[in-house]
Amino acid sequence: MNPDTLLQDHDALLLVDVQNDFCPGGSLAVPKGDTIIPLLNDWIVSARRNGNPIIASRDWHPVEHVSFDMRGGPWPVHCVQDTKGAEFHPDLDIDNRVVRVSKGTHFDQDAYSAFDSTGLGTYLRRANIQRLWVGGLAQDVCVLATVLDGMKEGFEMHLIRAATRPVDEAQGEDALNRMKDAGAILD
Ligand code: VGL
Ligand code: ZN
Repeated sequence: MNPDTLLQDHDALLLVDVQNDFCPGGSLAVPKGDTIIPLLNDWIVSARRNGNPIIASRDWHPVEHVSFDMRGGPWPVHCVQDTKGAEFHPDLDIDNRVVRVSKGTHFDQDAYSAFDSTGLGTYLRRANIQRLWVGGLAQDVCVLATVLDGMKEGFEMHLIRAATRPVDEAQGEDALNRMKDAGAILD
């Protein structure tokens, strides 16, 4: 799969939550989560060369967020604002032209999708984007939610399959099926 031949006008690249806490050594590590980074970097280089917008979402929680186990939520403490764990992985080739989208910033509400309460859909429509190429973490949580929401928002959603990794393999398979059933294209 060559991003140079796939990326067209009205396409954007969406990198979901490629943050330290979701990579090996992080507090909510996705197995082999960091192995997708070289491929994502190939896509970033192509998108930059072609002039396609690049968007990077990040999980960006306040302390004592509702999703944390100490507050009765399902997850260990992760991606707390301005901590090392919330930073993008240092190997990810992003510069200041990359549009950052922070999500999960409300104390009392979780947000798995990059479209959830962020205005991302509006921004992309204004930029005349019709098609999104998506990679990142985790395949069975935030990538799944983002792809499903993108379909609902009316975008053609392409999952760069090799550029995603699940928290759980079986749930990853299930997530792929759900994306496909919703009309996303798995590349
Ligand atoms: C995520 C669990 C909790 C993700 C975010 O980015 O996939 N997973 N918060
Ligand atoms: Zn989270």
